[in-house]
Amino acid sequence: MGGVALWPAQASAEAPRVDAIFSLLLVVSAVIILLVAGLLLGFAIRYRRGSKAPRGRLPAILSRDIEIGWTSATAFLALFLFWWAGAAQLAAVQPPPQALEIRVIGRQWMWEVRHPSGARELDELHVPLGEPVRLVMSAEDVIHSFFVPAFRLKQDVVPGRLTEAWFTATQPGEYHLFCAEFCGTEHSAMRGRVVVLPPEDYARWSHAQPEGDNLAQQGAKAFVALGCAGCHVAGGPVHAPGLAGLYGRQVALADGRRVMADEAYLRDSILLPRQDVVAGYDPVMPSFAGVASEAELQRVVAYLMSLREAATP
Ligand code: HEC
Ligand SMILES: [Cu+2]
Repeated sequence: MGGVALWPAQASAEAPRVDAIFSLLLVVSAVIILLVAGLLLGFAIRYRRGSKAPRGRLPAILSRDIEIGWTSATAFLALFLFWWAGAAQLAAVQPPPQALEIRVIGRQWMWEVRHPSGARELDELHVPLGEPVRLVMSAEDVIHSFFVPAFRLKQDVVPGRLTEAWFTATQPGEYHLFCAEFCGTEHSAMRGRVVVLPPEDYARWSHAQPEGDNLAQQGAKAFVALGCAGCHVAGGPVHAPGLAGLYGRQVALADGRRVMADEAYLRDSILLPRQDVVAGYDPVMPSFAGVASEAELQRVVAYLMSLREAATP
């Protein structure tokens, strides 16, 4: 691309909307600044010391009407901007249910990406064109921020919690991926690229990746390796709840609360077992914070989410 690009490419369904809001804000701000600065300059000249311009009270009618008009016009304008940006923001946090779910880990100083097929990539993200993609992200060390300017997508990635973002790519091609949160000495090197492929090519790419277990299968291994299986086995030495069919169900807790066993609950159960103790069980489960790596956590949680009622772990 020659010269200076004023805008990054518009490569997602979200991009035109963000640009429209941004442009309107820019125009509105410019008009207000020019108006205020113009009046300031005009009055400064007109009422400079020694000028013959009339001084004294403003006619009451004029000042009241201007006051009411100016205040209500700007209030409506501000409300409209709020509504528009708010509606766009709400749409940006609600992925369609069929969205392709891709996991991202931010770590000093790289992006690690896992596809549902088990394919793994570093500092690269291949996505199919025209399909909604949902990113479920976590950080291993410090706060990072997943930033793809061409998609107008930026989301912080925070240790100890899951953050999500979604987009639908609308233009095939390669786009910059940045970390947009200062995260240490090599922050500026924490870059990558997003490759948008037509769906057939994405499927071909996905198949061409080294054969490996998918995320849930890897999780099943980690479940044994980390020692979870030793307790969470039917008839084992420890009285621990079975985990099959847990995901998506309501859980009764020892303190009387009922909570939904969503992805965050599963994750917290592993990192902070004392926080939500299941009714009828002793709080004997150790915390795996600092024991299981972020990648292991993702795999184990994917495994738990894949467990249906039938298969008892
Ligand atoms: C020392 C035995 C022990 C080990 C090891 C253990 N757990 Fe647990 N786990 C328990 C017990 C007891 C409970 C129920 C009490 C509670 O909620 O803390 C439980 C609760 C849970 C729950 C919540 C279950 C529900 O019905 O809501 C999940 C999820 C879970 N464990 C996953 C794991 C995973 C994953 C591992 C391995 C990383 C693991 N556990 C290791 C004993 C254990
Ligand atoms: Cu970073």
